[in-house]
Amino acid sequence: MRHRRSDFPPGFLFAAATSSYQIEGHGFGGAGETHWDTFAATPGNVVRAEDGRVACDHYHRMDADLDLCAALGLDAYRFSTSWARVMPEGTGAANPKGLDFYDRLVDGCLDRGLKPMATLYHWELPSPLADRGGWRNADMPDWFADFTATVMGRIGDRVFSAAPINEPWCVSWLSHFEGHHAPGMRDIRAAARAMHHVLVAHGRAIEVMRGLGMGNLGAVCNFERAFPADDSEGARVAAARYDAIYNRFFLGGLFHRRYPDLVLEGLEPYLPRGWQDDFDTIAAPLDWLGLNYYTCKRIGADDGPWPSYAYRKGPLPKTQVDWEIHPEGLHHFLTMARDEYTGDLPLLVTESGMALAHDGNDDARIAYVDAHLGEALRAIRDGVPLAGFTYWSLLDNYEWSLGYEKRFGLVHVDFETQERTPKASYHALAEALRA
Ligand code: IFM
Repeated sequence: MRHRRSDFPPGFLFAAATSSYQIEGHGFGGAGETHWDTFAATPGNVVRAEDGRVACDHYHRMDADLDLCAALGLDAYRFSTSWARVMPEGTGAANPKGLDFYDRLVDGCLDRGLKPMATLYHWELPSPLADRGGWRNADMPDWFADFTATVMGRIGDRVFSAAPINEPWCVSWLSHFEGHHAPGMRDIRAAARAMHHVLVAHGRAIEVMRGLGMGNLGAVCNFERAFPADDSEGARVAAARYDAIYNRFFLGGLFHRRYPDLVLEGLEPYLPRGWQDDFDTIAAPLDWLGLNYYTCKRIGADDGPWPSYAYRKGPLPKTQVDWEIHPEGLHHFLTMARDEYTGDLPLLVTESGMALAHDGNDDARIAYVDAHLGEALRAIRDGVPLAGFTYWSLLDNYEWSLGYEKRFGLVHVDFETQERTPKASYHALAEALRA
C-alpha cells in the first residue's frame, strides 16, 4: 500500500466497521425476530434465503474479533446495536442478555485501546414494530427514542461516538421504494413517510443522547455519485434527480432544514401531514457527519412515472457486487458535504470497502483501499476537516439480500467452521498503520 498512517494528520482515526445483524448471530442471546428474518424467509428476496441467525457467530466470538481489530492496529471499532436484541418486542422490557452483550463489547474495545463508535440502528427492525407499519408509522421516532434511552443508558457513558441510524437512504428508499431490502416495499407513499420518519427518529435519538450527557454525536449517510448515462438533457435531469434523492435529501433535512425541490416535486404529496414542522428535531446540532461511499451510477432518462430514471451499465472495473470502482467520488462527496452542508464540522469516512471473491488473491482490495485513502488525503489537502477513515468490513459477513457469498472482509470467514483468516489486505493495512 502506498499510503501510510504517517501521511495523515496526527490523531486521524483508522477504524473498521461491522453491524449487528450482519455478524452477531440473531438466533443467540434472546434477540427478538426482525423484519430481516421474515424478509429472508420469503422466496425470492435473498440469495438462497440466507438470514442472520448464525452469521459470523460474533455473539460467541466477540473477544477474538476484537483481538483482530487490535492486532490490525486500528484506533477505533465501529459497531451497531441491535434493537431486536436489546428490546425483543421493540418496545417495553429490555433483554438483560442483550444489554450485557453490548456492555461487554464496549468494555472489550476499551480494554484493547479501541475507541467504541456506536450506531444505534443498522436495519434489524423488531418484527412487532414491522407489524405496526415500521418506518411508515409516525410513532417510530418515539419508539426509537425509548430504544436509544435503554441502550445508551447502559453504554452511553463509555462509547467514544454515537450515530442514530446507518444510511437513511437504505432504510427508507432502498427498502420502501426499490423493495430490495426489508420490508421489501415498492410504494411511493411508504417511501416518503419512511424517509421523513427516519430523520425525525434520528433527531429524537440525538435529543435523548444529549439528555444523557453524551457528546461526539453524528449522522451516517451513504452517497453514490450520479453520472448522466449519455449527453441528453433527459439523462442530465434524471441524474440530478437521482443525486437529489440519494445524496441531498437527508443532508438537506439535517443541515438546511429543508428538502430539495427536485425531491419534493415527486414526494411532497406523500409526506406525512405537518412534515414542515419537524425540522427543529431533525436538524439538532451534530458534532460530525459520517460518509459511507462505495461507487457511482450511470443514470438515464426513463418514460415511467417520477422519478423517471433508469440504471445503465458503466464502463469502470467492478467489484464482486458489480459496483463500479470510482475512488474520486470520495473526494467529490467530502468536498461537496463541506462546501454545501457542513462547513467546519468534522467529517469521517464511516464506510469504504469492496466485495471481492475469495480466490486467495486480495490485490484488488489492497488497491481499492489505497486509492480511497489517497482520495481522503487529497480532500484533507483541500482543506476538508476529515477526522477518520473506516474500512467496511472487518469480517466477511451477511451482505443482506446477497447472502454470504459477497466478501467485504479484511478477514475471511469460513461460514461452515467460523474460522477467521486475515487476508492480504488485513496484513497490508496493518503494515500501513504501523509504519
Ligand atoms: O454491508 C453493507 C452495510 O450494511 C451498509 N453499507 C454498505 C455495506 C456494503 O453493501
